[in-house]
Amino acid sequence: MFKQLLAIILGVAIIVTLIVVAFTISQVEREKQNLSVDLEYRSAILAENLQTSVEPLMADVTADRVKRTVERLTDRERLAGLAVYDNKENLLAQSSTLTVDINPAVRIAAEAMDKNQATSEFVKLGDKQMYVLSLPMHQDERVTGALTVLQNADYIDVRISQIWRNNLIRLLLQVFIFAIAIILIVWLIIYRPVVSFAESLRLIRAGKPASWKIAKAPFLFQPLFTEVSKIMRSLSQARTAAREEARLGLEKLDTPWTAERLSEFIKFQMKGRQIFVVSNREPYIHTRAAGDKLKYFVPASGMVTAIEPVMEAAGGMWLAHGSGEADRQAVDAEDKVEVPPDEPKYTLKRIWLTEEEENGYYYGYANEGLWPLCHIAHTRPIFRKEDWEQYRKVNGKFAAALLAEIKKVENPLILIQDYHFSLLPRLIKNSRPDAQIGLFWHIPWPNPESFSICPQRKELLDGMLGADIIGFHTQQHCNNFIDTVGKELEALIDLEQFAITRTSHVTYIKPFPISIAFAGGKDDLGEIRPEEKKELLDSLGVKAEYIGLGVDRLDYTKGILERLGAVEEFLDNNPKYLKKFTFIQIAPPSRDHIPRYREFGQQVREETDRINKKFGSNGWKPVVLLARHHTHEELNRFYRIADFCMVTSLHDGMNLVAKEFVSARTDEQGVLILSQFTGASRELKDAVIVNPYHIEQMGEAIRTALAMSPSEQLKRMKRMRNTVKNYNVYRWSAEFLKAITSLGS
Ligand code: ADQ
Repeated sequence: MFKQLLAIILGVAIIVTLIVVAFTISQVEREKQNLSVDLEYRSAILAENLQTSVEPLMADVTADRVKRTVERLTDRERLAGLAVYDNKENLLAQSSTLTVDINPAVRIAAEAMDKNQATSEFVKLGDKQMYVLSLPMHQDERVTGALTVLQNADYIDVRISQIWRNNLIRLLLQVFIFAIAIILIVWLIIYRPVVSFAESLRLIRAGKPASWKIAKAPFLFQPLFTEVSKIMRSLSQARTAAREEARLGLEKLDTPWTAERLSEFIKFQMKGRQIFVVSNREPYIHTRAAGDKLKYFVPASGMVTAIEPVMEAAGGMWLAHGSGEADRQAVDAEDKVEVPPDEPKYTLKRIWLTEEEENGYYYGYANEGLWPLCHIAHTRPIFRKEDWEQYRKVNGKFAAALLAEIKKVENPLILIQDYHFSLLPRLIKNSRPDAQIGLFWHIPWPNPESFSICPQRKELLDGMLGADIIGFHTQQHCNNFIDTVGKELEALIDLEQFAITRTSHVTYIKPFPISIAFAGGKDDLGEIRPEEKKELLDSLGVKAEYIGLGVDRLDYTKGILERLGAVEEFLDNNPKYLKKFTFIQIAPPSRDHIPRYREFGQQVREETDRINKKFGSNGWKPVVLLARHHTHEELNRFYRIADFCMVTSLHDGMNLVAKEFVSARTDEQGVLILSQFTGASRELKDAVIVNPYHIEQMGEAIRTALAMSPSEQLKRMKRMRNTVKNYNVYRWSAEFLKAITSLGS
């Protein structure tokens, strides 16, 4: 806005300046001419008068007489000076007032005598501008000499400068007044109405009543605003119709699920019960921008990607660890902030952790213990007593905060996310038996033997069984969990119902394969433009015809090193792709307080350098590593230009990158290479499925992907898109909520 305003003011200033300069030039010319003509005229009359006094002296020239007459006349007429020459161009006398050298003036006197007529010119004598007029003097028609009148012409220049200066001051004043006027006009007639109109549109879009009136729109915008208002009215009608349709179709889970339908589902099916989500990672992290302003970003987290759209549709409260450097500045006295910050739809309550708590509970127990334990990716889990203490303490801290929030809520509905909160379901259930609790485990569950190495396994399982429902991505993970409970705890297991009864409380174990919002809402992507690929690659300085893509948090479970190995294998076997193919790996650092993660990051960088050294030439690189956080909009640009996307996790609960890639391909092109050890591989059967430990097979998969015909790509992508579209995160959430609420408390 500021820039545009500045551009308008600058434009007007330039135009006004041009007009004023043109006007001043013409005024100056006119003034100069008038003053010169006036001076010439006055000088001519004066010279003729003086001529009558001096001419007689030339009959009998006495230097002294001539001199005296010259002085007298100079004095009388207030001239700059007079000079008298004889017909040999000798200077007979000059006024003593003439302090400048008048030698150059002799040329004018000579010309006057030669032509026998008055001759004049403006000349610079010393530092003065003079008007010099010479008249020939006669006796008996014979030229006896010349009388030269010198007039000071400096005042003409002074007057001209004065005109310039006055006009310049006027110009500055005009520009200033114009600038103020423009700012006022833009502010009052354009900016304020447009902002208020935009706010009304936002409210209408968000389904809230808006107070804006067309009549208030300035006449300039009347036609535009009238049209947009009609569109908004149609939108509102369409929304009502969709709501009605959603209400009628609530029972049919297999018809398409949208944000709208989910919010209707919550309103009507669940009688508007408020949802409380608990997770470690928060959906919005505030940081500091220049000038101590706040900015925010959405962290790279599969859990956030999945749950955020649900909360936007459902409303309610989300409790999470406040981990951003400016998080405390963004919250109110109760540590709450409305989010999304640009268009609030639910409340985020931040829980503060000390460094010791974060190190022990998050980095230590959850991520050095449970994460490798559940992934079985050949990184040894570490269980420290102190970390366990912090894990228990933080679970207790979240329980206290949540219990305070649900104090006055009957039958609260609580969705607990992930392995950071194994103990929370029991803590809540013990205090609030009426609460309905779902725990969703976003990562795999290992077999009972693997799990049995965990020293606190019994406490963990008991804590989890405080939930009414425990969800995993796949049936396999459910089976593993039930087997683990059977091995570790005293409990009654019903394999028909997939229910576990412990101390008379029943917990159901069910698969709910998580998903993404799919196109719709923020992810509505539209057509892919033909020039998108070139624009993006140029901005990165990448010179390649074919692009492979990997998008992951920099985590050892994601199979990034194996993927790089596959790129090397592919180039070794397919040299015709040298200088034509580049693999772009997007991998922002993750959990880098943990030594294993730092070491892994270093390995990925070294492996990238090694492969680039081996094959790279003339500015072409086979691997480009972008180790920074990207927004989902930015990631979508990459998804849309890649010839293939490679997801090669060694073990992954679901993997949403695979689904995001499919969702972004509105052109129904592109190939997904997918690890058989991801939950996603159970659904996306049209991907090229690989074993990430089999490097040669993965190298071959790259060749297959690049050689795949567009019609084959289209066939596969179409089917995968249908799968993700039909089973999006709104449906996931509706199924999960329905499963909890249908249990009764
Ligand atoms: P994650 O292990 O975080 O999730 P994943 O499901 O792949 O893994 O989701 C990662 C998310 O982070 C995606 O939405 C992706 O777009 C985003 N992301 C990746 N790289 C990024 C970058 N450079 N910048 C910004 N964002 C980036 C856990 C489990 C998964 C499970 C999810 C959801 O490990 O198996 O699918 O939860 O349940």
